[in-house]
Amino acid sequence: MPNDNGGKGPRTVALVGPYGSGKTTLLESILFATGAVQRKGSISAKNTVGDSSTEARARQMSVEINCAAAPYLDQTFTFLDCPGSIEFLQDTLNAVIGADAVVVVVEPEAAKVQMLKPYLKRLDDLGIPHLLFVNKIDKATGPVEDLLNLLQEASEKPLLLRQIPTTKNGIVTGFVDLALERAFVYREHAPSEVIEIVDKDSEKSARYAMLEKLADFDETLMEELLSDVEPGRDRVFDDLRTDMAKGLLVPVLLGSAEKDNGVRRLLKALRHEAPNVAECAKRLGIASADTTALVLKTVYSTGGKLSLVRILTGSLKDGAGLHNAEGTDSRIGGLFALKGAAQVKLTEAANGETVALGRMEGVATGDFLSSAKIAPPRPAIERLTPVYRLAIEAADRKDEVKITAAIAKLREEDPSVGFEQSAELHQMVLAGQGEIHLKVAIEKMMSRYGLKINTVPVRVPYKETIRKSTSVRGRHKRQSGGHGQFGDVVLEIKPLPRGTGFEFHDEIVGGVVPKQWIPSVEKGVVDYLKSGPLGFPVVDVSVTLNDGSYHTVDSSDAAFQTAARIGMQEGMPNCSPVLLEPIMHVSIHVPSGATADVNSVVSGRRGKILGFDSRDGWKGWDTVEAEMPLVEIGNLIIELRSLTQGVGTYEMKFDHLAELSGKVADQIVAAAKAEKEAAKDA
Ligand SMILES: Nc1nc2c(ncn2[C@@H]2O[C@H](COP(=O)(O)OP(=O)(O)OP(=O)(O)O)[C@@H](O)[C@H]2O)c(=O)[nH]1
Ligand SMILES: [Mg+2]
Repeated sequence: MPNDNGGKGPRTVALVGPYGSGKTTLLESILFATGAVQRKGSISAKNTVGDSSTEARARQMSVEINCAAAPYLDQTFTFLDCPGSIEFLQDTLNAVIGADAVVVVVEPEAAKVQMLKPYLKRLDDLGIPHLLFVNKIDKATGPVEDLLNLLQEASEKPLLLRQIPTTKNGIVTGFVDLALERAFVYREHAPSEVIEIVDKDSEKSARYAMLEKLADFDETLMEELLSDVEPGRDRVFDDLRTDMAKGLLVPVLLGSAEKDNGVRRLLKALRHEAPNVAECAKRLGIASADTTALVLKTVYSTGGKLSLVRILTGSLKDGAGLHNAEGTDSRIGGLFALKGAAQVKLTEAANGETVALGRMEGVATGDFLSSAKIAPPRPAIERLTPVYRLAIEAADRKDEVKITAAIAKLREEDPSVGFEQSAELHQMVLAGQGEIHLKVAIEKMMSRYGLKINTVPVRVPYKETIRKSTSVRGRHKRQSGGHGQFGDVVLEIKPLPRGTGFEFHDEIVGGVVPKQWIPSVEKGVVDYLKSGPLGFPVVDVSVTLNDGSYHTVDSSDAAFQTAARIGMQEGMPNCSPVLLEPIMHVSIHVPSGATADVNSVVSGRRGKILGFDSRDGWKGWDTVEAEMPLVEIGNLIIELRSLTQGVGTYEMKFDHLAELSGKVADQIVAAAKAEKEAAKDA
């Protein structure tokens, strides 16, 4: 391969998988095994390379990607330790496309297998070569074949068991590598020791099963198997490499990151079988003689903005100019190798390396950067839809502008944080992937920019309407010194069908209200409708102006506006006003085992099930369609996740407004009134 230093060019590998499966520990073990760190850190001691941020350490879980390079033999591997919590998935989605291969770290526990699907599904869809590393093998119970069958359900691609465990008294003590045909016994925190294969029959049948799967994609191998010819080792390794690169098969390896077992085997498999940067560039559609880099992540560190990039074609030098797809020119202001939070300054970086670039203003995550005048268009990256919302307030009003600036930076780092300054709700609303996601985002803003931010629930945009008609006179007459004020209108107020909005009709005959004041009447009505008798914006009403009178000197725009407002104020309370609450159409996606539970979640939240079906493209999952009041959706995601080990999710869109009366409505109206009074007094 060109640019690949005889097949030994730099590789970038992402560690992905469900939360707590051991990715950060695996990175630590890899760094230790390769000598990149002298002392192995641990999650409990809060000193790992992977969980470098205060926010990650405090929670003992990864909340963003960390990057670390490890030289292994004559090759450099850069690992991206991805957060497992589904709330931080966006970071993984942004970066993973720039990796040559992904190690999906899983636990050998049947109950946790369904947690894999959101990762494997996306890797399959994106065509990113990946393998499974069954971690925590020190805690495994039960036959590996059973586990493999369960894992297979989560993967669309066939899994290929590369190793089988060897056990003593039910505890895994080592493994047989089926490609090498060698047995190893684990030694704690040291390389495994090669031993004689003890159970030759098990090894032979497991190897045969592996070869059969490889033969599905290799006719010669199939013929060899059929005629009992022992395939050459090179053929087996070639097939392993090609089949993983093409995404035909997903190899499965075993180990324990905690005890440093199986980690060197994993590195060897990556060394020999992971595709290289040229293949990654090809997958991304990059074929260029120019330098091209993909921005995997953006961080604002104490030293300013850093853009983590994978160099797909060509190489980089500090100070070089690069352009994005819009042709914006940015000069590299510092080139760094990262090891968690630590930065090592470089003067240049080779093809295939993953490095951080300083001060690339105008550059965003997902940009291709090119030495040519215009970079290729941005690759498609899935953008997660928000499932949780929080309103924020500056503890000190002076900080409001600073907060908006901090949010802009935060959203550059994490585009899955949505932000809206809602005029309707009079709130700053953050939208994201869950409570922890938003709490971490807020903590970051507070600590980095010295802000104090309070969180409050997001208001519900209630509306109100009327159920009866009325006719009312609005008269405004004031005599004071010179000019007086005079306006007089007769309004007919009528309810309209739901969703019609507001209508204004002019039925004045004979100019009893002169033409030029008619828009003033409408203005007065519209102004009143901003807050009806219950205190909420009024919808679905028709107002007809059908009579009135005027005064040649004292009538004015303002006087007719006031007259209309007075009329509305008097008339509306007689029209049987009623509260309207937003009802959303919700599509809930869960593993099929949880579908029945979802039904009770929906009915417990005043929802209505519309139907359910298998989830499009997600084997073993269902989608439940339902209608549910918006106010009931506030923490829906939390309940869905607790039913589904974190993988359940939903999307929603506004459907309609529904009348709400009785005690609940009275409470809402009273609360809104109290809030308004409090705001007046403040
Ligand atoms: N027994 C055992 N425990 C392990 C092993 N690897 C990791 N752990 C433990 O599993 C827990 C989670 O480990 P992490 O490395 O933080 O897992 P992670 O996948 O990075 O977690 P997130 O980033 O939050 O998704 C920690 O308590 C580790 O000590 C292992 O091989 N065996
Ligand atoms: Mg982690």
